[in-house]
Amino acid sequence: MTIRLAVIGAGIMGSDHAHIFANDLPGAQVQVVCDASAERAKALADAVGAADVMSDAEAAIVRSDVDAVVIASPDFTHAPLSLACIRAGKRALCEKPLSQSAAECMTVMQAEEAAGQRHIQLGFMRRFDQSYAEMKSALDKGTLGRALMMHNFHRNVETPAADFTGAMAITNSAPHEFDVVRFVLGAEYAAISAFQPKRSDALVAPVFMVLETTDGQLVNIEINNNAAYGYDVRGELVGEAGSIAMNAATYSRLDARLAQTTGYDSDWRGRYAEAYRRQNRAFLHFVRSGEFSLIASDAWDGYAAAVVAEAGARALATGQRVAVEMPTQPLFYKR
Ligand code: ISE
Repeated sequence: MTIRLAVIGAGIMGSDHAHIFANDLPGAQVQVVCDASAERAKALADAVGAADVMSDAEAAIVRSDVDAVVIASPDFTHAPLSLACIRAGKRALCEKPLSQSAAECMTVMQAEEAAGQRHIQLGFMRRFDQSYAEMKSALDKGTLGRALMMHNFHRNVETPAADFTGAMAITNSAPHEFDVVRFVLGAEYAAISAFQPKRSDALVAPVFMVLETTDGQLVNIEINNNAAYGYDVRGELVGEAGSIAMNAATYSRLDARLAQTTGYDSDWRGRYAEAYRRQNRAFLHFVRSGEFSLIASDAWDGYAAAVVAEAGARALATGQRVAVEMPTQPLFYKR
């Protein structure tokens, strides 16, 4: 059965998802592209062979020729559109973050629970990245012994918008680490502290966070949205018996002019191309079978990321170590 998709948002991620579904994954078809800009929607629809374009997202969701939805519109629309998908009984792949507000994530969880079944797969694609999969497997197999620390660097060439702030580094970029680290460690956070060094110019300085887990592990995360040189994500998981570090994910090395060089991507789409494909394949399986991936993020994981992001933003604003208060996981979300 071919899954007919509505792709909401024809920006960077909507376009990326639409191309993956249309070109890389058999059994999926982009039926409608929805965007506030008719021109942008039409350009993407033409590129991926979509039958129709719309500007009203809620109307796209309820169409009878739409089986499932990809939500890739601006962050503030993610939760309302997820709720619309739940109401319409449609499964959705929702880009991260589910919401920057934990309370709003909770409304999505409550709606899913009331509907009695899962609808939302959240786009924390790093869970499908081979490096993190190998870290998790080394830990689960016991090769590393007990986990002690996880170091994380997350660097962008430049901020996505001129008005980007340190708090946004925590609420928009760091949720990737908040999510994937708790996935790899299988632990929740107990507290977070956040610091910023001084830059010599007006650009947003890196944010450096130290998190403590409920199992007594330490996690540090550097988010540097103005790293200038390239898109660069690194990580190392340190255990009592060994450590596992992510290698730079490059396919080639250039030897020329007395130097050996490897390149950087300018953003995350190349670095995580395979992770996105795996994630989107898992979503199609979920739509077809109702079986939710064992590793994908769900609304509960979106909530967890928002709780720690809110605490992190407070830690940065106050200079204080802030406790992360996570309620017990609802039975509905146990896997
Ligand atoms: C950005 O906000 C994202 O959402 C991307 O997925 C991430 O990889 C990037 O580094 C972030 O800044």
